[in-house]
Amino acid sequence: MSLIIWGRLNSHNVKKVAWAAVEAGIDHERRDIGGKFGFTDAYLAMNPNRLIPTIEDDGFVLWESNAILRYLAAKYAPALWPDDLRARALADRWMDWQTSYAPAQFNAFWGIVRTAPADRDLAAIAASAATCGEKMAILDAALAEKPWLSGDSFRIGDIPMGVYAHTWFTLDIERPARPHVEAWYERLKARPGYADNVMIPLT
Ligand SMILES: N[C@@H](CCC(=O)N[C@@H](CS)C(=O)NCC(=O)O)C(=O)O
Repeated sequence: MSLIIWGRLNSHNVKKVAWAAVEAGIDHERRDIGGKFGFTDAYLAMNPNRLIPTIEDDGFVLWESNAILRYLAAKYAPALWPDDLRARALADRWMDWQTSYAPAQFNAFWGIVRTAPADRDLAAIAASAATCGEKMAILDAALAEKPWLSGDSFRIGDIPMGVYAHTWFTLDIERPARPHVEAWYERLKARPGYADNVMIPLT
């Protein structure tokens, strides 16, 4: 097995990499670590951030999920990260946009999924949900123009927000209508790598 993906699958950032490995057709093994599984000294020697995911690809160690997506696509599936500079930049843009979106969704996710009902900060959850709804209007406008965030075909630019969109649609929160995001989510749900690695229980 040339590729090892380290990280529990119920992590947004691990989901990205596990899904990408399927899209890129890479034979791989995922090993649980982080969260309830804790960390080992051997893992922390590879990734001093105490975070997941990390990959080992024939001895090459890499962490930071979006950097991993770019590396895997470039090495194993170049069509998922095109040579054309502008097509690549447009896909990259949505990958970086996800790192701005994630903090907006954090309080809703953590408050509902990882916090006991009695301890929930309902105002923080509602505020987080409202901000997500506003940000999703930007995604909706982009997806009104093209079927994929990466353009005319699915590419790695769709993966980071694809993972966060599943959480958005699954959380018990108020969601404004975002019809183009919904149609894109339906297209994502038809992809086996998404169904198997992303659409798992949020817990
Ligand atoms: N920027 C990093 C963030 C990684 C990150 O925050 N991972 C979370 C899970 S989504 C984590 O490791 N949490 C601690 C844990 O699971 O023990 C990346 O994209 O890889």
